[in-house]
Amino acid sequence: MSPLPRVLLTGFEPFGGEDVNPSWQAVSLVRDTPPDGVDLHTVRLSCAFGTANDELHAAVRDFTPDLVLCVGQAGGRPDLTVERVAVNVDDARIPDNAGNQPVDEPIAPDGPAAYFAPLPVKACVAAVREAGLPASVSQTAGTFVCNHVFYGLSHLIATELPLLRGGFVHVPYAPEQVKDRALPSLPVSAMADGLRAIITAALTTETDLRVPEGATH
Ligand code: PCA
Repeated sequence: MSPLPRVLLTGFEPFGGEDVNPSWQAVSLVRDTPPDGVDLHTVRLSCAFGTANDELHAAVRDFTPDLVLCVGQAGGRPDLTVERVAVNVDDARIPDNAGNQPVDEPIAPDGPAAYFAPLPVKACVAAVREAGLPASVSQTAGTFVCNHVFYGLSHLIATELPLLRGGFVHVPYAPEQVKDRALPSLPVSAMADGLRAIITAALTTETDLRVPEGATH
């Protein structure tokens, strides 16, 4: 019997004055009830430039996963978004949890301007929709700590671990975060269901779907 595929799933600690981060809440639910047939390991990353990548890279080295899926909060988005592109720049609108606010700094000075996610992003979106939940491809992960981690992971894969698959998923606010704000949210249990669907699709899809998921702006 071949060994189970090894999946590293990460979420983030709260940031920006929030009490919770739904990415970690959803990852914790997946940890408690993982999809069938996977060896799952979860890590909560610091919302801090540099440190978050150090934590992620250490977890990759310790756990030696076949798939890494990083998850973060994108407050204001209405659906699960599977990120297509990681860009080589830190440009923070707010300070991170360590008080750092880099502006226009490269993540990897010798790295390319951007990487496409080493993940079948369209098949992942289709899998979430198949589970009855809203999802789309996102063309930008921003320029804060999530993009920093996504680029760091993509760079590690490109330069050292070509057989590893990896990607980034942003989740909306949880309902408890928007009780007094007219902003979109999704129950954390639905996010967890979507993440399980993405893990399965990412592990089983050889060639990504060729369907339009672009944006006009
Ligand atoms: N979201 C932030 C960083 C941590 C998180 O959960 C982002 O989108 O960059």
